[in-house]
Amino acid sequence: MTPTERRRYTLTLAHGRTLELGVRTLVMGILNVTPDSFSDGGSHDDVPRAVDAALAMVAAGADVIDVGGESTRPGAPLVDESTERARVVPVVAALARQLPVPISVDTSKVAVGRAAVDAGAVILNDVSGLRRDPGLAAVAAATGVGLVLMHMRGTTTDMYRQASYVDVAKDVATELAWSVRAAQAAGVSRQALVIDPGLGFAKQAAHSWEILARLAHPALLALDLPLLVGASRKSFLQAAVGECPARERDPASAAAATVAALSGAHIVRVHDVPGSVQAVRVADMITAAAESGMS
Ligand code: PMM
Repeated sequence: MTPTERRRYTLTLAHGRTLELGVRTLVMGILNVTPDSFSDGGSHDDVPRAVDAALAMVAAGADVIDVGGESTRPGAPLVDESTERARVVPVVAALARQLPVPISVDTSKVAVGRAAVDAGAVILNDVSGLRRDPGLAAVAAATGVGLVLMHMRGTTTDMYRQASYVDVAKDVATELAWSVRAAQAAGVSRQALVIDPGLGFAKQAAHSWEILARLAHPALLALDLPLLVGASRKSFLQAAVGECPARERDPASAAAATVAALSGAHIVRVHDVPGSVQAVRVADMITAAAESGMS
């Protein structure tokens, strides 16, 4: 098989830090600090346990830890700003003191993003792609942190009603271009941006499969930005492996991460770090072998 050629980028983060993207696939470990997360809810509900979980992910090869305080499970209740901030900030502060890797915060809210950056986060991961709280871009611009712009439509309560596309990869790219323009208009440097097609968000299962199959779509490549892909434990995987609890989808998630890495993804966002690291290392070996013409 021929892997997609992966472009190289240097992602700028706050405090002069950078991440080299495209040399090998980076793994972003998910640390959900919500009581209702669909996959690991309630298991990281205090700071020391969250730190231990993050340290274990780093020991297993995670390159970034993504801390989230609002569940994006379909139909999950929206969380108010002070609750989300109270969940996220103490964990980010503790991780920033103890972790050698960059910390990202999964939020769409300005106040949470700002507080998390003050506590040491160096990447803002916005699943709404600046649609929910466009002021998040100003936080990124002012602080120099990285900014992940994910594609979705609507909110987690109504997103499936908007899951209708003509050409899903192209439509997603067009809508991501809006987010990229909004970020740049607010003063965020292109070197700080990452795009993400948002598997499972405002998408039917078939849409997520099609995006995964077409990550190297010319419209996505034309954006010329690093690509993050999150397939981990998502319900669309059940079309392949049958209905099963989220935690039992890790082998399918690892397979999806391999496909994403071979299709040009720079970062994969995952729950199972050890399994995913092995999966993307396989993809990276295939890429290296294809590039060197080894047989
Ligand atoms: N998926 C979830 C949450 N945040 N962020 C990005 N950038 N990409 C994703 O695919 C994504 C995300 C889904 O929820 P989970 O954290 O419980 O897996």
